[in-house]
Amino acid sequence: MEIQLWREILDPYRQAVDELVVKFNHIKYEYQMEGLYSPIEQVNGRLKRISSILEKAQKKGIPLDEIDGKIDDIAGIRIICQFVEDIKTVVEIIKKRSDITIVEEKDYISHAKKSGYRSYHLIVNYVVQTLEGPKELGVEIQIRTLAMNFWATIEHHLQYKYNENMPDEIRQRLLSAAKAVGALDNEMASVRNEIMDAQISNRQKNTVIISILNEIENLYRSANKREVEKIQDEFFKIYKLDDMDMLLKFEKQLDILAENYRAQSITDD
Ligand code: 0O2
Repeated sequence: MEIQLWREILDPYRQAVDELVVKFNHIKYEYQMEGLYSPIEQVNGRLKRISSILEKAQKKGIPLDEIDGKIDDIAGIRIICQFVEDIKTVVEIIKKRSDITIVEEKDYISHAKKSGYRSYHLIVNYVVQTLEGPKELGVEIQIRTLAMNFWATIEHHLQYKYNENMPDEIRQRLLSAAKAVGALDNEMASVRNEIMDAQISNRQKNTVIISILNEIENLYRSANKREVEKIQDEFFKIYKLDDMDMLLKFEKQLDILAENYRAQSITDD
Protein backbone atom coordinates (compact mmCIF):
# COMPACT_ATOMS: atom_id res chain seq x y z
CA MET A 1 0.00 0.00 0.00
CA GLU A 2 1.25 3.48 -0.82
CA ILE A 3 2.35 5.74 1.99
CA GLN A 4 -0.35 8.29 1.05
CA LEU A 5 -3.03 5.61 1.48
CA TRP A 6 -1.63 4.62 4.87
CA ARG A 7 -1.81 8.27 5.90
CA GLU A 8 -5.46 8.48 4.85
CA ILE A 9 -6.25 5.39 6.92
CA LEU A 10 -4.12 6.24 9.95
CA ASP A 11 -4.71 9.99 10.33
CA PRO A 12 -8.21 9.68 11.84
CA TYR A 13 -6.87 7.07 14.29
CA ARG A 14 -4.06 9.45 15.23
CA GLN A 15 -6.67 12.12 15.87
CA ALA A 16 -8.69 9.71 18.05
CA VAL A 17 -5.58 8.90 20.11
CA ASP A 18 -4.70 12.59 20.57
CA GLU A 19 -8.24 13.54 21.58
CA LEU A 20 -8.72 10.64 23.98
CA VAL A 21 -5.38 11.25 25.72
CA VAL A 22 -6.44 14.86 26.33
CA LYS A 23 -9.88 13.76 27.57
CA PHE A 24 -8.56 11.15 30.01
CA ASN A 25 -5.88 13.49 31.30
CA HIS A 26 -8.62 16.02 31.88
CA ILE A 27 -10.52 13.54 34.05
CA LYS A 28 -7.38 13.20 36.19
CA TYR A 29 -7.09 17.00 36.33
CA GLU A 30 -10.74 17.36 37.42
CA TYR A 31 -10.19 14.94 40.32
CA GLN A 32 -7.07 16.84 41.36
CA MET A 33 -8.80 20.21 41.17
CA GLU A 34 -11.54 18.88 43.46
CA GLY A 35 -8.79 17.79 45.87
CA LEU A 36 -9.84 14.16 45.29
CA TYR A 37 -7.83 11.02 44.72
CA SER A 38 -7.69 10.25 40.98
CA PRO A 39 -8.25 6.63 39.86
CA ILE A 40 -6.19 7.57 36.78
CA GLU A 41 -2.47 7.81 37.43
CA GLN A 42 -1.13 8.09 33.89
CA VAL A 43 -2.47 8.10 30.32
CA ASN A 44 -0.55 7.04 27.21
CA GLY A 45 -1.64 6.77 23.64
CA ARG A 46 -0.09 5.15 20.62
CA LEU A 47 -0.79 4.49 16.98
CA LYS A 48 0.06 0.92 15.97
CA ARG A 49 3.12 0.74 13.73
CA ILE A 50 2.44 -0.15 10.07
CA SER A 51 4.68 -3.24 10.40
CA SER A 52 2.65 -4.45 13.44
CA ILE A 53 -0.62 -3.79 11.57
CA LEU A 54 0.61 -5.87 8.63
CA GLU A 55 1.81 -8.64 10.94
CA LYS A 56 -1.55 -8.77 12.74
CA ALA A 57 -3.49 -8.68 9.45
CA GLN A 58 -1.45 -11.59 8.18
CA LYS A 59 -1.85 -13.57 11.42
CA LYS A 60 -5.62 -13.08 11.41
CA GLY A 61 -6.09 -13.45 7.65
CA ILE A 62 -7.45 -9.94 7.21
CA PRO A 63 -7.16 -8.62 3.61
CA LEU A 64 -5.28 -5.32 3.31
CA ASP A 65 -8.36 -3.42 2.10
CA GLU A 66 -10.27 -4.50 5.24
CA ILE A 67 -7.67 -3.41 7.80
CA ASP A 68 -9.63 -0.24 8.52
CA GLY A 69 -12.42 -1.60 10.70
CA LYS A 70 -11.18 -5.13 11.29
CA ILE A 71 -8.10 -4.43 13.40
CA ASP A 72 -9.40 -2.92 16.59
CA ASP A 73 -6.18 -1.72 18.19
CA ILE A 74 -4.80 0.59 15.48
CA ALA A 75 -5.55 3.35 17.98
CA GLY A 76 -4.54 2.36 21.50
CA ILE A 77 -4.97 4.14 24.81
CA ARG A 78 -3.37 2.86 27.99
CA ILE A 79 -4.66 4.03 31.33
CA ILE A 80 -2.45 3.23 34.30
CA CYS A 81 -3.96 3.09 37.78
CA GLN A 82 -2.31 2.80 41.16
CA PHE A 83 -4.61 0.10 42.52
CA VAL A 84 -6.62 -2.79 41.06
CA GLU A 85 -9.82 -1.29 42.50
CA ASP A 86 -9.28 1.89 40.47
CA ILE A 87 -9.63 -0.10 37.23
CA LYS A 88 -13.34 -0.72 37.97
CA THR A 89 -13.84 2.98 38.65
CA VAL A 90 -12.21 3.92 35.34
CA VAL A 91 -14.40 1.42 33.46
CA GLU A 92 -17.50 2.94 35.11
CA ILE A 93 -16.36 6.45 34.14
CA ILE A 94 -15.95 5.33 30.52
CA LYS A 95 -19.34 3.60 30.51
CA LYS A 96 -21.04 6.84 31.53
CA ARG A 97 -19.49 8.92 28.71
CA SER A 98 -21.64 9.86 25.75
CA ASP A 99 -18.68 10.17 23.35
CA ILE A 100 -17.44 6.59 23.83
CA THR A 101 -19.43 3.43 23.09
CA ILE A 102 -18.16 0.15 24.49
CA VAL A 103 -18.26 -2.64 21.92
CA GLU A 104 -16.38 -5.36 23.81
CA GLU A 105 -14.87 -5.94 27.25
CA LYS A 106 -11.97 -8.33 27.85
CA ASP A 107 -11.26 -9.01 31.50
CA TYR A 108 -7.73 -10.37 31.63
CA ILE A 109 -7.61 -9.48 35.32
CA SER A 110 -10.09 -12.06 36.59
CA HIS A 111 -8.88 -14.38 33.82
CA ALA A 112 -5.18 -13.79 33.20
CA LYS A 113 -3.80 -14.89 29.83
CA LYS A 114 -1.71 -18.06 29.58
CA SER A 115 1.41 -15.89 29.50
CA GLY A 116 0.49 -14.36 32.87
CA TYR A 117 -0.63 -11.09 31.22
CA ARG A 118 -3.19 -9.13 33.26
CA SER A 119 -5.04 -6.04 32.09
CA TYR A 120 -8.61 -4.88 31.42
CA HIS A 121 -9.34 -4.17 27.76
CA LEU A 122 -12.20 -2.22 26.25
CA ILE A 123 -12.82 -2.09 22.54
CA VAL A 124 -14.78 1.11 22.00
CA ASN A 125 -16.22 3.15 19.18
CA TYR A 126 -15.27 6.81 19.03
CA VAL A 127 -16.23 9.46 16.48
CA VAL A 128 -13.68 11.95 15.11
CA GLN A 129 -14.62 14.96 13.02
CA THR A 130 -12.63 15.10 9.77
CA LEU A 131 -12.80 17.33 6.68
CA GLU A 132 -14.89 14.56 5.06
CA GLY A 133 -17.31 14.57 8.01
CA PRO A 134 -17.63 12.39 11.11
CA LYS A 135 -15.82 9.05 11.14
CA GLU A 136 -16.49 6.32 13.69
CA LEU A 137 -13.43 4.31 14.68
CA GLY A 138 -12.55 1.41 16.91
CA VAL A 139 -10.11 2.13 19.72
CA GLU A 140 -8.58 -0.27 22.22
CA ILE A 141 -8.36 1.01 25.79
CA GLN A 142 -6.08 -1.00 28.07
CA ILE A 143 -6.53 -0.33 31.78
CA ARG A 144 -4.02 -1.80 34.23
CA THR A 145 -2.13 -1.10 37.43
CA LEU A 146 1.43 0.23 37.61
CA ALA A 147 2.59 -3.26 38.64
CA MET A 148 0.73 -5.00 35.78
CA ASN A 149 2.16 -2.44 33.37
CA PHE A 150 5.70 -3.06 34.64
CA TRP A 151 5.30 -6.80 33.98
CA ALA A 152 3.65 -6.34 30.55
CA THR A 153 6.35 -3.91 29.40
CA ILE A 154 9.19 -6.29 30.29
CA GLU A 155 7.36 -9.30 28.84
CA HIS A 156 6.59 -7.40 25.63
CA HIS A 157 10.31 -6.58 25.20
CA LEU A 158 11.20 -10.24 25.74
CA GLN A 159 8.53 -11.37 23.26
CA TYR A 160 10.07 -9.01 20.75
CA LYS A 161 13.58 -10.25 21.55
CA TYR A 162 12.72 -13.95 21.20
CA ASN A 163 10.21 -13.46 18.37
CA GLU A 164 7.76 -16.19 19.42
CA ASN A 165 10.61 -18.55 20.41
CA MET A 166 10.83 -17.63 24.05
CA PRO A 167 12.76 -20.32 25.98
CA ASP A 168 10.60 -22.30 28.40
CA GLU A 169 12.76 -21.29 31.34
CA ILE A 170 12.15 -17.57 30.66
CA ARG A 171 8.45 -18.25 30.17
CA GLN A 172 8.28 -19.98 33.57
CA ARG A 173 10.15 -17.16 35.26
CA LEU A 174 7.78 -14.65 33.73
CA LEU A 175 4.84 -16.65 35.06
CA SER A 176 6.36 -16.56 38.57
CA ALA A 177 6.96 -12.84 38.17
CA ALA A 178 3.30 -12.41 37.13
CA LYS A 179 2.24 -14.17 40.35
CA ALA A 180 4.50 -11.88 42.36
CA VAL A 181 2.93 -8.86 40.61
CA GLY A 182 -0.53 -10.17 41.54
CA ALA A 183 0.58 -10.57 45.17
CA LEU A 184 2.04 -7.05 45.15
CA ASP A 185 -1.23 -5.59 43.83
CA ASN A 186 -3.16 -7.45 46.58
CA GLU A 187 -0.76 -6.19 49.23
CA MET A 188 -1.05 -2.63 47.95
CA ALA A 189 -4.86 -2.92 47.96
CA SER A 190 -4.72 -3.49 51.70
CA VAL A 191 -2.85 -0.23 52.28
CA ARG A 192 -4.85 1.67 49.63
CA ASN A 193 -6.87 3.71 52.13
CA GLU A 194 -3.78 4.86 54.02
CA ILE A 195 -1.98 5.78 50.79
CA MET A 196 -5.04 7.61 49.46
CA ASP A 197 -5.47 9.59 52.72
CA ALA A 198 -1.79 10.58 52.61
CA GLN A 199 -2.08 11.68 48.98
CA ILE A 200 -5.24 13.71 49.61
CA SER A 201 -3.78 15.47 52.66
CA ASN A 202 -0.57 16.19 50.72
CA ARG A 203 -2.61 17.72 47.91
CA GLN A 204 -4.68 19.77 50.40
CA LYS A 205 -1.48 21.04 52.02
CA ASN A 206 -0.10 22.06 48.61
CA THR A 207 -3.34 23.91 47.79
CA VAL A 208 -3.18 25.87 51.07
CA ILE A 209 0.50 26.70 50.55
CA ILE A 210 -0.12 27.93 46.99
CA SER A 211 -3.03 30.05 48.20
CA ILE A 212 -0.87 31.60 50.98
CA LEU A 213 2.00 32.33 48.59
CA ASN A 214 -0.41 33.96 46.10
CA GLU A 215 -1.89 36.09 48.84
CA ILE A 216 1.59 37.19 50.01
CA GLU A 217 2.51 38.08 46.43
CA ASN A 218 -0.68 40.17 46.14
CA LEU A 219 0.07 41.91 49.44
CA TYR A 220 3.43 43.06 48.06
CA ARG A 221 1.39 45.20 45.63
CA SER A 222 -0.94 46.76 48.19
CA ALA A 223 0.66 46.62 51.66
CA ASN A 224 3.70 48.01 53.37
CA LYS A 225 6.79 46.05 52.23
CA ARG A 226 8.20 45.59 55.77
CA GLU A 227 4.89 44.30 57.02
CA VAL A 228 4.67 41.77 54.18
CA GLU A 229 8.21 40.61 54.90
CA LYS A 230 7.19 39.99 58.51
CA ILE A 231 4.17 37.99 57.30
CA GLN A 232 6.45 36.04 55.01
CA ASP A 233 8.85 35.21 57.87
CA GLU A 234 5.90 34.12 59.97
CA PHE A 235 4.73 31.87 57.14
CA PHE A 236 8.17 30.21 56.80
CA LYS A 237 8.18 29.46 60.54
CA ILE A 238 4.76 27.79 60.30
CA TYR A 239 5.72 26.03 57.08
CA LYS A 240 8.71 24.42 58.82
CA LEU A 241 6.46 23.11 61.62
CA ASP A 242 4.52 21.13 58.98
CA ASP A 243 1.27 21.51 60.92
CA MET A 244 -1.84 21.59 58.72
CA ASP A 245 -4.08 23.22 61.39
CA MET A 246 -1.60 26.06 61.85
CA LEU A 247 -1.32 26.52 58.08
CA LEU A 248 -5.12 26.71 57.75
CA LYS A 249 -5.30 29.24 60.64
CA PHE A 250 -2.56 31.32 59.01
CA GLU A 251 -4.37 31.21 55.65
CA LYS A 252 -7.57 32.49 57.30
CA GLN A 253 -5.76 35.35 59.07
CA LEU A 254 -4.03 36.27 55.83
CA ASP A 255 -7.38 36.33 54.01
CA ILE A 256 -8.81 38.77 56.55
CA LEU A 257 -5.70 40.96 56.34
CA ALA A 258 -5.75 40.95 52.52
CA GLU A 259 -9.49 41.78 52.56
CA ASN A 260 -8.80 44.77 54.84
CA TYR A 261 -6.12 46.02 52.46
CA ARG A 262 -8.47 45.60 49.50
CA ALA A 263 -11.22 47.54 51.31
CA GLN A 264 -8.71 50.24 52.27
CA SER A 265 -7.45 50.63 48.69
CA ILE A 266 -11.06 51.03 47.44
CA THR A 267 -11.68 53.78 50.06
CA ASP A 268 -8.39 55.48 49.12
CA ASP A 269 -9.47 55.55 45.44
P1 0O2 B 1 1.07 -4.42 20.43
O1 0O2 B 1 2.52 -4.44 20.04
O2 0O2 B 1 0.88 -3.97 21.83
O3 0O2 B 1 0.21 -3.69 19.47
P2 0O2 B 1 -7.90 -11.61 20.01
O4 0O2 B 1 -8.45 -11.07 18.71
O5 0O2 B 1 -8.64 -11.17 21.20
O6 0O2 B 1 -7.68 -13.07 19.98
P3 0O2 B 1 -5.81 -9.65 20.03
O7 0O2 B 1 -6.44 -8.85 18.95
O8 0O2 B 1 -4.31 -9.76 19.99
O9 0O2 B 1 -6.39 -11.11 20.09
O10 0O2 B 1 -6.31 -9.04 21.37
P4 0O2 B 1 -5.72 -9.20 22.82
O11 0O2 B 1 -5.30 -10.59 23.10
O12 0O2 B 1 -6.74 -8.60 23.68
O13 0O2 B 1 -4.38 -8.33 22.79
C1 0O2 B 1 -4.40 -7.00 22.46
C2 0O2 B 1 -3.18 -6.31 23.02
O14 0O2 B 1 -3.05 -6.62 24.42
C3 0O2 B 1 -1.87 -6.76 22.42
O15 0O2 B 1 -1.64 -6.12 21.22
C4 0O2 B 1 -0.90 -6.36 23.52
O16 0O2 B 1 -0.69 -4.96 23.54
C5 0O2 B 1 -1.68 -6.73 24.77
N1 0O2 B 1 -1.39 -8.13 25.13
C6 0O2 B 1 -2.18 -9.19 24.96
N2 0O2 B 1 -1.60 -10.30 25.42
C7 0O2 B 1 -0.38 -9.94 25.91
C8 0O2 B 1 0.69 -10.64 26.54
O17 0O2 B 1 0.67 -11.85 26.74
N3 0O2 B 1 1.78 -9.89 26.90
C9 0O2 B 1 1.85 -8.56 26.69
N4 0O2 B 1 2.96 -7.91 27.09
N5 0O2 B 1 0.86 -7.87 26.10
C10 0O2 B 1 -0.25 -8.54 25.71
P5 0O2 B 1 -0.63 -6.72 20.16
O18 0O2 B 1 -1.14 -6.40 18.81
O19 0O2 B 1 -0.39 -8.15 20.45
O20 0O2 B 1 0.71 -5.98 20.43
